[in-house]
Amino acid sequence: MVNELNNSQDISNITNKFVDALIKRDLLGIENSVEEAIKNGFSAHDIYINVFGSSQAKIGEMWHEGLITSAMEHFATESTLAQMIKVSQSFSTSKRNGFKVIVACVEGNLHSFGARIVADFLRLDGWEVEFLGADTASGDLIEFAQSGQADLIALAVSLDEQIDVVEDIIHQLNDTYQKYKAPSILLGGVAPSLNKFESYDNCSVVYTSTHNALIEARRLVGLTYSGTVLSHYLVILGKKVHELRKAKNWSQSDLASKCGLDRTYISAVEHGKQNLTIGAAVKLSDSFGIHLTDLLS
Ligand code: B12
Repeated sequence: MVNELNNSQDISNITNKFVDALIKRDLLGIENSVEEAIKNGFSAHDIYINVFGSSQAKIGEMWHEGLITSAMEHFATESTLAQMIKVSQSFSTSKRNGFKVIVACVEGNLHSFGARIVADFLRLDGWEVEFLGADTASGDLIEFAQSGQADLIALAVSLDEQIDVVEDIIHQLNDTYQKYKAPSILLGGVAPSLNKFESYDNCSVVYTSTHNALIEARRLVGLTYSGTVLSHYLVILGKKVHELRKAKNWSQSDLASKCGLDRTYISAVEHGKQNLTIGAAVKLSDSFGIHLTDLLS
């Protein structure tokens, strides 16, 4: 509890430093606050939502209230986007789920920042992501989705006047694909009337939670969340066992006899094919002389 409190205080301190640096146009301060967040071990999610998301909302509110100019708002947004590239690279992963998603803001929507966060989270979750940014013309979007064989279209919708645009995209998609399966649609953002689409087939609405966005995206293309994560996790664990064994200069048979498991079991673990039991994991970590949590982390 105390730890959680310290963590949330730390991240809000970093967010304050980041906003301060943006407003002072202090390029070094901008970089340093992000590096501090990475060094302190905050997750990509923490940094994106708490540092970047909150600062964008604060700076955006200042623009809405006429306290800063649009030049200042643009500078803050672009500087934050540059830092996002750095953070997404330092958390990048090679995992792939085999599906392609296009993330875009519907025609007329300039609120691209939240959509960009969702795009980066989908990429970190293994999707092939094509991000189109703000104000995407509906016809062009559909042509782009069809020619690139997208499985999912994720759309940011921020104002109620954009609801008709979404309606039109859904009709155009049905006309374009006809008997072929059209890509599913994931809708997100703060337009109050988005709930209108909750009952539509092949469509899902997520309001603000990025966690739900990832779950819904997978559900819409028929991927179970835990299944893919487990298989990915087993591959990582297998690589770790392989590296630890090689570091000791042991053959698979050496390791098998040290931990009392079959050699074919070790081989399956190393290839990420074995959903190993806790008992087997304990035997492996004991043989390597490391703690179980170090093996599994
Ligand atoms: C920054 C900002 C802007 C910037 C956007 C810059 C940019 N590149 O994104 C600028 C200056 C362009 C802008 C303009 C306007 N804005 Co503005 N803006 C904001 C502000 C302050 C912050 C938005 C933000 O980036 N938040 C941080 C991100 C991380 O949060 P988010 O956008 O909500 O995104 C999260 C979720 O919504 C979700 N999400 C977002 N997109 C998607 C997409 C998918 C597919 C999924 C699954 C999820 C998802 O996940 C994100 C991460 O959690 C909000 C108020 C606020 N405090 O939220 C108003 C706000 C959104 N704006 C508003 C308005 C009215 C406008 C203007 C009409 C103002 C004007 N008079 O000109 C114009 C409209 C321009 C246009 N045509 O779109 C209103 C919308 C009200 C409504 N929904 O009815 C708000 C809520 C302000 C308010 N309180 O009235 N704005």
